[in-house]
Amino acid sequence: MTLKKKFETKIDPMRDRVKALIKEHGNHVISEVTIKQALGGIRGVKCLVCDTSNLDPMEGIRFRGYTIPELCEKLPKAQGGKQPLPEGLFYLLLVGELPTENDVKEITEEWQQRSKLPDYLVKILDSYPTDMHPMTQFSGGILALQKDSIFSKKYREGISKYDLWDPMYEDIMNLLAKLPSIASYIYRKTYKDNKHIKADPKLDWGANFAYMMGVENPEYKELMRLYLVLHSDHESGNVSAHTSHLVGSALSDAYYSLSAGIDGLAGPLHGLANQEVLRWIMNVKEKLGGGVPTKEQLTKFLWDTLNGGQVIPGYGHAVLRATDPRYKAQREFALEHLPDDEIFQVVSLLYEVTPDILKKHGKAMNPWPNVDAHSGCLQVYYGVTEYDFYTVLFGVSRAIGILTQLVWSRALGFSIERPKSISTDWLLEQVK
Ligand code: CMX
Repeated sequence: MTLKKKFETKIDPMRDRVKALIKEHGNHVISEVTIKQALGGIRGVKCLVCDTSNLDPMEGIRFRGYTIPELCEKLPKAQGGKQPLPEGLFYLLLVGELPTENDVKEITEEWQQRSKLPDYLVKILDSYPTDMHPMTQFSGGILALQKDSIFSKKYREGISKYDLWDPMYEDIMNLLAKLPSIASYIYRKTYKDNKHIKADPKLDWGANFAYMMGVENPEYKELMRLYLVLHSDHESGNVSAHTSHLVGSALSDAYYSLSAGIDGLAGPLHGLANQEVLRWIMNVKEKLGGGVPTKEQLTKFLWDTLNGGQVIPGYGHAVLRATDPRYKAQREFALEHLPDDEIFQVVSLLYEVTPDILKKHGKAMNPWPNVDAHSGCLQVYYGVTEYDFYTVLFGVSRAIGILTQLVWSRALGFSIERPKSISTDWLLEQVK
């Protein structure tokens, strides 16, 4: 059975489940909202539904019930490789079952067939100035592809709302297939004298991305497979996923929705933190004239950052209250492949000193590192030193989760989002 057919078989039982929940328990209260939550980023209010992944504050993310170590064990690998293939994770998120090697192979082949960038897009990417931030170029490239949205075309032609998932499926497959090519095109254009590398049809999605980036070390292919799995999905309340969900709820297509989500990912409190971590470390190294700083020197720089009213990038989280398992997975990769690397040593020293400093500082609810504290040092090691590009890598991966959630939203007919806003006068009236 094709993946699309398999997905279709999952839709009706889920529709029945959602219908029954609304009909039989629609008035059951699942969350209350305090004034602090209304004024504080709606933190912790249970008002979104997402089945692809679940985030526990202490344990971290589970993808369709599986932890990261479980996924690393159970998802199919490339021949001779040890890391899970992102195509397998996509399959798992979409249909809720572990894929076979053949299932994964079919996705790789399908994405290869859909991966060619249209000429008009290449021209648009070429027209962007090289000093435009790579995230702006990435978001713009995704948005430009909207011209070819099958969902929008079918909507204009008058498709039934029960069938909307079908053209959305086609759009998300086309988009996912093209994202590594768009990202690597932007990378080579911006940093490598516009010299591009054509896709290799023998390679899987993550390995091809690594190849088109121009990194020759075969270990980098393994890193990218892992990276693209780790950053993919984090429930639906994070800024990028929620933005895409919100935009999609107006029946905007996958291109509009993902481009908007990527804009959210470009914020320094969200995905851009991976760039900021490297910038922070390089700044420290430069000020000290190179080498690995001592714990005392790092302590001083950390306090200078905090006393300057800035955040320590890569630390803290809105939900997590322990070290992010995505950080741990990257640390394990580093311990195996680059234990003596200088920047990895700085990252490790930061892990030793930062949590205590944040605890003493007394503000952050979570003093532990998140995914972004570790990803950059692995990129630098393999030669991708241009840290302004790092959030694009995050975006390619996050698209897996965002787009899977989006096609499910259309399959289940989730409503247009429209929470109620209140004024500060109204709030004061309530507490009188
Ligand atoms: N450094 C300094 N101060 C921090 C901090 C950090 N790393 N993390 C939180 N704080 C501060 C907050 O700014 C806030 O200060 P105010 O009370 O003055 O506003 C206070 O501690 C309480 O914040 P919180 O409830 O612990 O954290 P939030 O849920 O509001 O924000 C996050 C979460 C991630 C934005 C925040 O921890 C942060 O800014 N971290 C640094 C940036 C970062 O690494 N972002 C990436 C997150 C992962 C991702 O999305 O990619």
